[in-house]
Amino acid sequence: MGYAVFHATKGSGGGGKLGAHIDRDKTQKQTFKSADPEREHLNKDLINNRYSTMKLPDAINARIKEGYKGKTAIRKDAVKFIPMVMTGSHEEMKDIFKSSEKANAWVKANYDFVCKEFGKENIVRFTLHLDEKKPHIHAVVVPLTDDGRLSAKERFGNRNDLSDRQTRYAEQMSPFVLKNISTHIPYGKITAIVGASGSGKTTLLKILLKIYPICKGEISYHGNNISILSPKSIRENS
Ligand SMILES: [Mn+2]
Repeated sequence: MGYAVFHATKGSGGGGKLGAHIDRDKTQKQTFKSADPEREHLNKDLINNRYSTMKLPDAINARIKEGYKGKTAIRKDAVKFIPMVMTGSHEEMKDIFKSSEKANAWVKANYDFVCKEFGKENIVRFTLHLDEKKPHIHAVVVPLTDDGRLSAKERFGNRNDLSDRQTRYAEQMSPFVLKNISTHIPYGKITAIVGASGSGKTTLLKILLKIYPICKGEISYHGNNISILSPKSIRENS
């Protein structure tokens, strides 16, 4: 089975180098040495807003200027941005990007996740890279809180928050990595589903209850294919 990858750090410096990599700044080619120039045109700016047209350090400062409601000057050593990368295991990514429908759904699931976790208005980059080894998204957010403070401590969180976020991400992305499950669940017996958090237990249940659709394969209840059963009848009888 595949897995989803979410990697976030606390940004240091102004974000110039990272911006050059994300935006494929021709004056700083050393920041994207491993990229294939033939495929560069496939990369996509997915937010396409006023921030994404500014250089990254300017976009970060513009967002802070707009959203910061504190009275005091921002400390010089404050964390002003959080860069993150989202991708998945090689096989799964290859599979997802074979179909534009799946790829769009994958991008949207990632975007929804970043919005939920960090606030839509704090996103200053959300870019898909298809010219490196594996498809991945670079997102950059400014850690402004809902009440207008700049706080990586709150937005990025501590070790526990990080682990919870990893779990939520795995959960969000599990429809894309849950594969090759084949089992028979006997009628009238209690069956336990065991797995690490984020491994797809909830997703599997939602699929069984017809809350999520399946992409491939089939599910049947007493020989009746799930497609002919109503979600209501499944929930009442299972
Ligand atoms: Mn990249």
